Amino acid sequence: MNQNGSEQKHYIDQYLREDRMPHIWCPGCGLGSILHCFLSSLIKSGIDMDKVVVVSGIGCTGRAAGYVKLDSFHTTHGRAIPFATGLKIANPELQVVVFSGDGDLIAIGGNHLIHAARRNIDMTVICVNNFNYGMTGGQLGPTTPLGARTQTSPIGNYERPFSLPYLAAASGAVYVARWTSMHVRRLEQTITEALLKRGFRFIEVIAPCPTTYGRRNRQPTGLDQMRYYRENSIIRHGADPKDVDIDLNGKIIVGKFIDIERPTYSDLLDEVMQRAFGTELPKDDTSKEEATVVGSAPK
Ligand SMILES: Cc1ncc(C[n+]2csc(CCOP(=O)(O)OP(=O)(O)O)c2C)c(N)n1
Ligand code: SF4
Ligand SMILES: [Mg+2]
Repeated sequence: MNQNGSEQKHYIDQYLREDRMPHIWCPGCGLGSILHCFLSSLIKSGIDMDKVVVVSGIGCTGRAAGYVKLDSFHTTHGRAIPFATGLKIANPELQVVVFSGDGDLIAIGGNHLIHAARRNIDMTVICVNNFNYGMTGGQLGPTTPLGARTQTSPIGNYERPFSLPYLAAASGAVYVARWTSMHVRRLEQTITEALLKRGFRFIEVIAPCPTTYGRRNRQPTGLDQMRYYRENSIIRHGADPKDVDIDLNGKIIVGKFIDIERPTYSDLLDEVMQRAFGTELPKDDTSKEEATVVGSAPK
């Protein structure tokens, strides 16, 4: 039975773990609509759901992996991308999606993000940017705008933030886009397009976090934040990522900024292996004796 007391199922329900409901997300949080867009995009893309893997780190956003009825992994904080990289390399047929927060992917996990983009690992990264660490009470993070108040910047942030499209593009991502959680149709189209592309695809989704961020920055409800997005978003496809910084209460440039082709990590690895070994895979010629010597502990 759904929350309206009806037996009728929503088309998204089949991909939600109903036994995990009710979810932990606050009223007015942007995460519900973004997860909806993601699942809807997956359905529309026609991708075989048995090949989809969703990987999250830790945080409110990271909970998404536990809510989807797909193969999914709720990994440790900051490690969603290396985990996803391993999955993709071990089984290149998988459609790997990382769904995680700004703190998880850009702070503790920032190093992994730039190197996965540099290597052009074949995966889609959906980064929900609510400008703070929502789950742990609203600390500032690497996307917090200058001047914003957070639990750890009560008189205003003075650390220069990253602009995520610029960071992703400069690191080597082949597809870079940004929307807010208000742009549901456009976000859905973008995720669908990204899923059907190869290489490192990065989508930033700006989202309300009324509970720990909005209420400290004069937008105490999710609706206030959505109104702000509606009045201040400017769609500019093809904008240079270096020109899409976000200032506190300023304009938000959204759209698809980068869509290029470049060989993926696996393409290059296969090419090098072919050149070195032909079609034959190299044989493991390490003798048992050698392996024992290398692996044995010093006496
Ligand atoms: C190694 C480690 N350090 C710190 C934490 C505490 N912690 C949990 S979630 C989180 C931040 C999450 O922020 P974000 O990724 O932006 O997710 P949000 O909650 O905002 O969606 C932190 C610091 C942790 N779980 N593990
Ligand atoms: S704390 Fe913020 S990000 Fe976390 S569920 Fe609540 S509104 Fe959403
Ligand atoms: Mg966050």
